Amino acid sequence: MAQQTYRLPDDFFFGAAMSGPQTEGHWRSGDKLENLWDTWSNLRIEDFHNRIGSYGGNDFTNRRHEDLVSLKSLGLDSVRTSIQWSRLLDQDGNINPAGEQYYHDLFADAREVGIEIFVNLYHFDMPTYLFRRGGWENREVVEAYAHYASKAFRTFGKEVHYWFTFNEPIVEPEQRYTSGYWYPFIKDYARACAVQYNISLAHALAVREYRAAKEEGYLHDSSRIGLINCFTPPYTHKNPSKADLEAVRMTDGVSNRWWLDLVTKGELPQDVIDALNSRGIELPTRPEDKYILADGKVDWLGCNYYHPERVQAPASDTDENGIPKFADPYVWPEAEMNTSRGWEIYPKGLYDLACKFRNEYPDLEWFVSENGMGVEREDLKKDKNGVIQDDYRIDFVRRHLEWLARAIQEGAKCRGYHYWAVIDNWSWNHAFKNRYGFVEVDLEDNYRRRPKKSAAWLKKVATTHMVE
Ligand code: BGP
Repeated sequence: MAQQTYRLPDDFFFGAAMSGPQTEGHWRSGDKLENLWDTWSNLRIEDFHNRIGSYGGNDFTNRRHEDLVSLKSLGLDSVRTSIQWSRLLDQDGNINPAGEQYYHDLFADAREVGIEIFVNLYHFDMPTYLFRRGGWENREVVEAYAHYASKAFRTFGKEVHYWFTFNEPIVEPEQRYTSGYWYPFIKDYARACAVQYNISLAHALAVREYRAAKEEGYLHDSSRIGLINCFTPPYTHKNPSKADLEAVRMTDGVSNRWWLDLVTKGELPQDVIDALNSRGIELPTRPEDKYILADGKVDWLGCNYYHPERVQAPASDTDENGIPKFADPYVWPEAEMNTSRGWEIYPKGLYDLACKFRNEYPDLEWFVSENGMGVEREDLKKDKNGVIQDDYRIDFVRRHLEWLARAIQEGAKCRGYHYWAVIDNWSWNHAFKNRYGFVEVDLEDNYRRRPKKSAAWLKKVATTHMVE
């Protein structure tokens, strides 16, 4: 795109995204229970980059006020984080007083600093005792989640305006149950589909709890509920075969439409369910489910966008583990790659998503809830003053914002942009390998924070809403 200045709307959230399990640390204090990340860290610390497990987060608990002040000073108006289920409730589903206090303190700090806090209820952090009862495969855990959500709404309803039920509900079925990449390393597509289905129900039940709590006056009238997912626009060959187009349709169906239909129509796409059935996969449905799913409609949606999906017709029906395949990856020769993370950089994908939302779901309001670039060994990019020279990050964000601004000018109902993660944080089993921040966290110096070169650029954009 030619260099020109793009303007984002005045009334537009500009903020930061993070999560409880990736920042809080303090995994054993305040009577917090173990979640699957703590359990995996305890069982096999060698699976984590440089053997850094979940324990420390990025020291946010000790630096909470300092971090919020720093985010505010960068011109940011809002921050999304998550409550950890394993911190807020005890094993009997009762409020853990220390956990409750933890989040009251967080919300009070945000209020004092002048940051709008967006609160998500689940970020891949299943409490381990519930996983041992079957996790998302067990309906009782789905109900336990609805109970947890209800407690959160009723406890913090007057402190938080923006609520989200899940972050990227597609990821656990994928990472824990299909690829077996995350603990407990399951590779079973039927179980993965059951998990995806039950999480969809859990989302809808939580929205139902939210509406009830609002009706009863526990929440602000102006509060909103949403779901956050990662959306990957699928692309295929320039001259596609029918089978390539079918691969695109199914990739879009499972990754995108499943969630878009749930949050806008209160139902799941029948053509995707039919395709699963045709491969012998039956979802654990019950007659009452359609009424539950009907409550899954939200006030707005969070869209995490990192990369597109390049697909083509699958060469075989199943992979080496017997998992049904609807598409094979297609290596686009022109792809620009972030080699640290192995993800394609394709800013126009955000524009294409915005157009899809506008055309296919015209009433849907949404915001970019995550977008970011994680880069390895940024310590080697320091100048003589010790400041990381991350021009690539400026370039990455600028190009995404340009396409976003263009989509908004063309009618996209996008209400904000949150960058992941403005302050470096812990990235699951990659730990601190790839750094996303505009602010460095120095692990050699007790988690000390230091702005990178990009921080000044971010501040200018966040305060002026002009993208240059
Ligand atoms: C999203 C998650 C975040 C974050 C981000 C970056 O999918 O919601 O939790 O981790 O991706 O990915 P990663 O940390 O794997 O590099």
